[in-house]
Amino acid sequence: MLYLSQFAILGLATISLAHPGEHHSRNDIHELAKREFKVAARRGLEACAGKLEARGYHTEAASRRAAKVETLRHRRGLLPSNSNKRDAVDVDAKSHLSTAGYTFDTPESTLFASNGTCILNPEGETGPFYVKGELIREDLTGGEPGVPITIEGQFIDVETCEPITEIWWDVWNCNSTGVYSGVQSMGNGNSNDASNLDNTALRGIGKADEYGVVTFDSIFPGHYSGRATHHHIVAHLDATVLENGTLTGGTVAHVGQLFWDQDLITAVEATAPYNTNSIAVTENIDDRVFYTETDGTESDPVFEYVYVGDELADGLFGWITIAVNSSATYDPKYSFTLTANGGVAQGGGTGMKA
Ligand SMILES: *[C@@H]1O[C@H](CO)[C@@H](O)[C@H](O)[C@H]1NC(C)=O
Ligand SMILES: *[C@@H]1O[C@H](CO)[C@@H](O)[C@H](O)[C@H]1NC(C)=O
Ligand SMILES: *[C@@H]1O[C@H](CO)[C@@H](O)[C@H](O)[C@H]1NC(C)=O
Ligand SMILES: CC(=O)N[C@H]1CO[C@H](CO)[C@@H](O)[C@@H]1O
Repeated sequence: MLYLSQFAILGLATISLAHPGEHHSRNDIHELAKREFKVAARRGLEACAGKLEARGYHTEAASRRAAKVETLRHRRGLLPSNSNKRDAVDVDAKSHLSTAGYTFDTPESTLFASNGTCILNPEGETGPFYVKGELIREDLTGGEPGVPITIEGQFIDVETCEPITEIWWDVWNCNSTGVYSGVQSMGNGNSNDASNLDNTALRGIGKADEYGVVTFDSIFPGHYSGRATHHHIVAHLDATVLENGTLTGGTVAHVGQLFWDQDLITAVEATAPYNTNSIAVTENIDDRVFYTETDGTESDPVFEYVYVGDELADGLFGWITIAVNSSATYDPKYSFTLTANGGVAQGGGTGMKA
């Protein structure tokens, strides 16, 4: 099936705060600054729209994404995607399709031009499980079972409207049963499992190409207590590549998290091995970070996606445009580093508690 996501977040403004406790430490001035940042960033992006269109940005992005999906289909031994498109549309997807204004006959050039945009927060969250010093690579799968995904992030500078070609995306997500590699901590699987410190699966760093695009192969994340399904971003600028294929120095222009459509998450969670995780699911609508990233903004931090084949097992291709203010600098917190001798907890402890 060919399944589209066009997740409208505009209605979220009316939703009450799901996790008020987490917000108490943040004062009104901070909230106001955040709101002003989002308004400025959105204005910046709106001002960019004409320029991006004129440069052929949308046409280029559409054909690149269509080509990528064809490549993925080839790799998995599937037929070209336009062979049977009409029959392939999932009935259950109809509400998404009509919301997005797509029909069965929508050409791929239009389909892949749809662009969710994530406008970055002035102060996103790294969470407790950022591991500094991960490897530069595109395939992060590391033998982890789950729904294969290929994700594409296109980084655009909100001030210049240019793709940011020198940006590095440091990405990580938990595995199908909700455990992060590279850390040993309470709230992350078996906290006695020291071997997990040396595990690098589902983490890595990629550099943008000439279009500001970073692509990774990974698996669809599972879930853990209190959080909706998500991926992390730390975006580095002016960093230096070391001989061992890791990154050092530079500045961090963005810290944030990306999400998936709730319907899709539910479908994935019904499959093995995701369905062996008995921890209660937290939906997007109840997630503190999802709320923070979408409240008072038109930012849409949810991947647009298509099924690569007829089934989840054939994989998904997801894409998102990420608007970054490259003059901004952040200082992401981390509790673990990957070294030549494997993963090491900061300060010799077992790292920050979840
Ligand atoms: C980008 O960041 C700089 C420095 O913090 C700020 O002056 C500028 O207003 C920001 N631009 C946008 C569009 O948010
Ligand atoms: C998820 O990762 C943990 C820690 O490495 C591992 O014990 C668990 O088996 C993994 N889940 C699956 C389904 O492989
Ligand atoms: C890579 O090299 C740096 C500099 O020598 C070192 O600090 C780091 O531990 C190395 N990382 C890995 C994964 O080998
Ligand atoms: C197909 C689609 O929705 N394209 C939009 C992508 O975003 C730009 C800039 O915000 C719009 O101008 C396009 O119409």
